[in-house]
Amino acid sequence: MNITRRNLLAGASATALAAPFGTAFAQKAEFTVKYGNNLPVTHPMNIRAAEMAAKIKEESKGRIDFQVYPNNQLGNDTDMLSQVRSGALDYFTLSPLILGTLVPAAQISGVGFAFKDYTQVWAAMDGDLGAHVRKQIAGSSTLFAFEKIWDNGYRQMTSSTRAITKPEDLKGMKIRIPPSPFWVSMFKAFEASPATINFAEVYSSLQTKVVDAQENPLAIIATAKLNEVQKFCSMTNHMWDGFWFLGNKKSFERLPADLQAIVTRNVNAAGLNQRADVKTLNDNLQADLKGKGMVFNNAEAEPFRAKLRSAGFYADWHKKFGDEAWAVLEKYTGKLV
Ligand code: X2X
Repeated sequence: MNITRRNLLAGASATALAAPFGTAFAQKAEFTVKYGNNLPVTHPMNIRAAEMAAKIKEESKGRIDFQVYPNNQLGNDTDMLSQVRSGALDYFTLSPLILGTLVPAAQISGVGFAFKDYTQVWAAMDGDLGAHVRKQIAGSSTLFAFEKIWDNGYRQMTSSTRAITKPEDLKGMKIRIPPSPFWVSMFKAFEASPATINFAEVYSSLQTKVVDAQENPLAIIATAKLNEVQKFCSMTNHMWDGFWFLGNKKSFERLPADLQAIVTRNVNAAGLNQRADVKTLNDNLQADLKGKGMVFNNAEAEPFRAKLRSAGFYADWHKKFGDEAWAVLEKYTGKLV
């Protein structure tokens, strides 16, 4: 057949028309964006992120390729925070307390023993406290946070040396904490010996005894297999923690309004699903971890809260956050001191 330029072009345009619906060619996305996080692929964060990315691709008819990089593939939290600030990374999920190194006001959601239960947590984070923090993030950085914060859970203390039943058990304990001024101040108030280490290095730091303890919700202890290097788990519930789904403003603004709406809707919907998954896991993992050899104990909150109070922890952070923000927090938690 005499392939003239004319019928070659006719054939090409027919193929092109078919491509969006057919499987002839993988259509190159108009926008390729990268999302990074620090959690294992088996954690609900990544289960829901993969689902979210597929929905964004489908609803944008392939125009957005939302690439998920889990488990510190792009670097540790400190690395990814600088990447998303510069725009080298488009989206990043980060604890409000580590974000505190950039936006100090964001740390307010981690005040020790503040939220009695999830009813208080979501009323605050989906209400005026979350709105206050998101305003601070957008107003003082190149970032913004989507409305529905993703969940990490209530944090528990683990150790390879001894059970932590009362604040005195923390005296001098070499405990790993995430890189955040807030976590440093809390565990100094407990008279522990805190070491700030990015999550990417936690397992090896515990395995080589650089530190003897760490604190995290059960879903992270289990999915990161920290039970392999930690013997005791003390149910202290000393802090609720979440993950702001952060976006680089300039990157997001490059998307046309219809695609911005698709990303926003799916990030928030995935966050709500992830919350439900994390709560289910955190509520049900004790038996599983006990079966793997961890020794559990409950820990009364009041002695720990009293220790923080006597160390001036609440007064110091009330002063740092300011009366207005503290009043917003107490609107949901009740009087904290
Ligand atoms: O670093 C941690 O401990 C983790 C995984 O919980 C956070 O991202 C705050």
